[in-house]
Amino acid sequence: MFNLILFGPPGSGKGTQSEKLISKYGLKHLSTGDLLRYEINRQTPLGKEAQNFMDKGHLVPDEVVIGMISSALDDNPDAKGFLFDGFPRTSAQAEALDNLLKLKNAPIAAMLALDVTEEELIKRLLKRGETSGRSDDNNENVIRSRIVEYHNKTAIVADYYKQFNKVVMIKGEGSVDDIFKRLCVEIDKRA
Ligand code: B4P
Repeated sequence: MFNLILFGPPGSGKGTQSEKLISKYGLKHLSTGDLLRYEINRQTPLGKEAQNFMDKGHLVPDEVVIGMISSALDDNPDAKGFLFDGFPRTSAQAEALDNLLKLKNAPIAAMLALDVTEEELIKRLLKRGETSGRSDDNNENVIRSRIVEYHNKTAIVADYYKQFNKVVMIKGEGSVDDIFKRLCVEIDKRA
């Protein structure tokens, strides 16, 4: 089983690149953002709880997202590998993911970390907010809160994977296709 983490701050292009990567490598895409938005759209109890956090630009509690990922892994026993997009976002999530993957004897091959300047992140998210209908994209204060959450809670997740030499930094600015090519070069070295 070949498992990858696509990592980076909000708006760094994780969702955009994931679509291209899953189609090229045949991996199962697990995006916690997408899973949460699905619950919100259906107005489930989990979705209603998550919405309170997401609307403020805060991370959703660990137990909620860990539970979602655990179920998604169980629901896909035949996957040839997973592309984790937007997960793990805290140290507790990283440890939980390791434990879940140990049970399947399927470690993470690499964490691909997209590097994008803060100005570019804000510009991209405000632009998406014009059309996406996402309440966390159309308010600059909320976008800035998401970036603060990233620096306070998420950036350290890369340190966790650095100790296992799993982190690969990728320049996340330029055209979508150029960034995709950079990602593929690194994946092909490890596949
Ligand atoms: P996510 O859904 O994970 O998404 P994201 O941070 O908004 O960004 P992503 O990096 O995927 O951006 P995209 O490619 O779409 O998170 C949303 C929220 O969910 C979080 O704030 C949090 O509250 C919650 N959440 C999710 N996972 C969680 C977890 N594990 N724990 C706790 N809470 C969690 O790109 C953004 C825009 O840039 C798009 O409009 C795109 O078209 C554009 N773009 C992409 N690449 C570009 C390029 N090369 N040039 C120009 N524009 C580009």
